Amino acid sequence: MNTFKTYGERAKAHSNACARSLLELMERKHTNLSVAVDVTKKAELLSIADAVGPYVCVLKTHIDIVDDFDQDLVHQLEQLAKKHDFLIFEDRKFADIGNTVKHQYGNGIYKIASWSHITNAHTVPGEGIIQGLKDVGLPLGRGLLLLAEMSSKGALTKGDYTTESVAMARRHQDFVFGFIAQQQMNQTDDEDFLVLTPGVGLDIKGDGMGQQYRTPREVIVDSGCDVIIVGRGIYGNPDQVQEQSARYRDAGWAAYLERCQQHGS
Ligand code: 5BU
Repeated sequence: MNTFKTYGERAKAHSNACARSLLELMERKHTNLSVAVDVTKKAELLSIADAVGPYVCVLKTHIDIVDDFDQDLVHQLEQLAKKHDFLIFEDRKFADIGNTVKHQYGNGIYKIASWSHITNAHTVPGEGIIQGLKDVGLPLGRGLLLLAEMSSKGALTKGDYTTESVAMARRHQDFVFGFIAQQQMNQTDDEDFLVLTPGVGLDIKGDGMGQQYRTPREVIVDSGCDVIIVGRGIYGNPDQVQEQSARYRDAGWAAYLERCQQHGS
């Protein structure tokens, strides 16, 4: 996209309902921060979600790592989403044929589609994966992100793989509203895919297991992404969850304002 628009302007013009809700929320709450809460106990997940709630637009989960998962956990997460005004994103990274992901999304213990506003999928199986997830998610008003680029060192999500992933998204814009990627993906003024970016940290450059961190400014200003996803940088020190949330929220929003200013908005 060559013509810069604010989150609010984009919300007004967007054709995808999930993208609209997210952009409106970001504008209303003045935050482009998503927190990845990768903890393994229900009580800890809920306590962190409550603490970071006021600072985030999206709370990202890996629900299958919770040892004591039960339906009450998702019920309470939904309550927190209402209390603090955020969307829930289950980072499930679906990766199978359409018929299988349909069941993985709607059925089983987790019933992800019933509570998660956003989820994501690898494009490695081809376009059928989008169709399968869409059959379940679209009637519920859910939105899908495609994994166009991963943050980790040596990831194979590059070149033609990324280009083809964007082409697939283009053919399903009623359901696919953006990407997990490391840079902006729009090619024309008409396109407005959102980019949510993991691998964000202010204090370290990696984690010794392949993760690579960039700063909110590098992600938002230099690469034109929309949402920063921060995990251990925020919940890593349990005594500083609120302080770090405020720090990353402020850094993300300052970067966004700098981008607005660069474009005279
Ligand atoms: P971290 O603690 O900020 O490194 O956590 C990053 C989160 O984002 C974690 O939940 C990962 O599963 C997730 N992630 C990622 O790090 N890189 C990717 O390319 C994708 C997801 Br897709």
